[in-house]
Amino acid sequence: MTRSNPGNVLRSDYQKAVASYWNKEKNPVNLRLGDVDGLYHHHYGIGEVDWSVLESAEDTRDERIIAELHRLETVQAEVLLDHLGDVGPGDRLLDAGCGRGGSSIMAHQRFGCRVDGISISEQQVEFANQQAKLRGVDNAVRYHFRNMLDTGFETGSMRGIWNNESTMYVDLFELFAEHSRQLVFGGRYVCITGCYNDVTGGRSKAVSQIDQHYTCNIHPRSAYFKAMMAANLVPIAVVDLTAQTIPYWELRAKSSVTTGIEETFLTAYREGSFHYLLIAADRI
Ligand code: GPP
Ligand code: MG
Repeated sequence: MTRSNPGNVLRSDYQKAVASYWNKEKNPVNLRLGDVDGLYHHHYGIGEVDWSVLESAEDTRDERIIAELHRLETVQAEVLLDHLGDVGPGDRLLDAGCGRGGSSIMAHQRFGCRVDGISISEQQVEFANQQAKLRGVDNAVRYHFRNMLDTGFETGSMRGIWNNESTMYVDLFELFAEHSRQLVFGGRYVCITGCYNDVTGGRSKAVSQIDQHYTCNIHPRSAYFKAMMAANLVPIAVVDLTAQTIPYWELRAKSSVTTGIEETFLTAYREGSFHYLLIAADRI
């Protein structure tokens, strides 16, 4: 890969295929949920479900299920932000693989600081910038069409960096080397990811089906720690969120916005071949 040429964003046929998927993507499970309050997420939910939504009256049932799924996704982003540590208004944060930008907006609301989001989907970047403008935070929250493996941001410029379900599209050694370069000493890195279980073996059938569905390449759990150590990122917290995300998938499977991947996630999590993991690490 050619490095240090951030203008050259899409560098392989694989990256072009991924960008093309997200440029076209208009799943109601993402757009209708985002419409609830204007925070558009591209990650899943965690936490206890209010199952009473399923018993709602016919005319409000669908709307209540959508709102509940959205609430659970927002809780997930809050938990990620909880692990960023001390961040002040003068700091800078990077949302690597920002999707339509929801997590970046939340980070700005919480910390009052500048947040840059990057994506290889020009459609997502445009959408996210429009949302920031609508909220009047476009002076502080900016989205860019850039490659997370070579962002062009200055060395040591970031207090915190996160990947919210976007590490499965890239080589982790390349990714963490680039994160490490951008983080200040003592800066924090957080990811929430789906990874496969080294203990149960290689990729299970369900994990392979998830890869195929999203054109991604789910890594084993071990790969995260090897690649972090190689990049001077020292884990401070590892949280297994698997049990907390299963109810989200159970509710999603009963909703009107299914995409067909719901039962596969439930199988992968229940059989133990796949984990939903949060990892926080410090740059040393
Ligand atoms: C994004 O969520 C999903 C991914 C980036 C890929 C896979 C994630 C794993 C944890 C394996 P989304 O909100 O765009 O997906 P969906 O349309 O299914 O809600
Ligand atoms: Mg989604």
